[in-house]
Amino acid sequence: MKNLMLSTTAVVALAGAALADEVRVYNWSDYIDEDLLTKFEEETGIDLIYDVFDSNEVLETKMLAGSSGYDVVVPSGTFLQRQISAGAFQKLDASKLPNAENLWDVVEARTAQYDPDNAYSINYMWGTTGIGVNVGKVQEILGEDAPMGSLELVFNPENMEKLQACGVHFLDAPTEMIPAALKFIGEDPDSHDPDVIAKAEPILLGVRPYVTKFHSSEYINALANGDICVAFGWSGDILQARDRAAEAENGVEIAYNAPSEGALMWFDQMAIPVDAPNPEAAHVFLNFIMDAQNMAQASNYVYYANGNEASKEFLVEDVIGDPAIYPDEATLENLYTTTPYPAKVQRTVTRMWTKVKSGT
Ligand code: N2P
Repeated sequence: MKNLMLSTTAVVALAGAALADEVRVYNWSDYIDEDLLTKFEEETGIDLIYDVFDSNEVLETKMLAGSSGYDVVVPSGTFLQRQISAGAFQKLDASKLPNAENLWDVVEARTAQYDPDNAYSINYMWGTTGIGVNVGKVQEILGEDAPMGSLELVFNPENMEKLQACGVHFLDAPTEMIPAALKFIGEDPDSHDPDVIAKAEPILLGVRPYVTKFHSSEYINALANGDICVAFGWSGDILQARDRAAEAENGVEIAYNAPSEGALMWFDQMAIPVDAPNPEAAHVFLNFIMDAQNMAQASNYVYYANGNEASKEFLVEDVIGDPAIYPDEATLENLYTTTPYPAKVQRTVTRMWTKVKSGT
């Protein structure tokens, strides 16, 4: 009798698992080697639905509204912190994440600033926000000693007025562009003081007429094709543009520089929404991502550093040996982080950004 009961339970459990064998992941665009998605399905038998976004604000709207339908999402640290406070995520079940032993304590110490004890999230990738240039075009326009590694390039209207001819994209990311503008004028990029933040507005409006587009993913191809010559964007995206141009053999040379004045260092964290339809499969996905070889494959493909110490031995030299991806001590000292704005300040920031984008 006991045996019969056990086997009945087993059948019910199996049927339940079959019904729920689907995991929905919402990650940033251009952020994974798609072969890994196939590998996940083959290895686990779980169907993977993988959608992409290019804006923390878009993800945040879904997280705060609830019922997103996603099992795994990837906010950056500052956004994660606010969404944890709002009750948007569930705590991770460590017993289901044996590969967590691969994580890198140096990165965990930093991400704990946003998610104490890393109770709700694991680091997927981290990087910097900086300047992508088409070296040839920018030097043609501004001369051999064009300030390609300085915020002068993008926030000095004299430079931007000339660069508009070859095209400039800025991220549509107010919580990264405003700190950068503050850094340019020597203010604290993480200031929460509305009077200080207000000083970013004239800087951004001053160059606004010369910005071709505010967009957070189109610049990869636009740089690679030679359609634009400057992008203020994310490190790995610009390095992907460099590779796409090299593969196309179109004579376009792309370079990435973290601004010499200081660059934002951010952390993108994988977390499970509180109302995820399949938290079980979400843990299987996170554990798959934390496998050392899988994580290395992802970084080798997208040119972003990760939070997985064990993956380092599988990283190609182009990635682990590039200080723009894995910064050395000197580079690290020149990076800053930010903290989430309180709600009232966030509203000011959103209003300013709407004004900047509309250019009025
Ligand atoms: C990937 C962009 C991820 C960096 N395309 C933004 N946090």
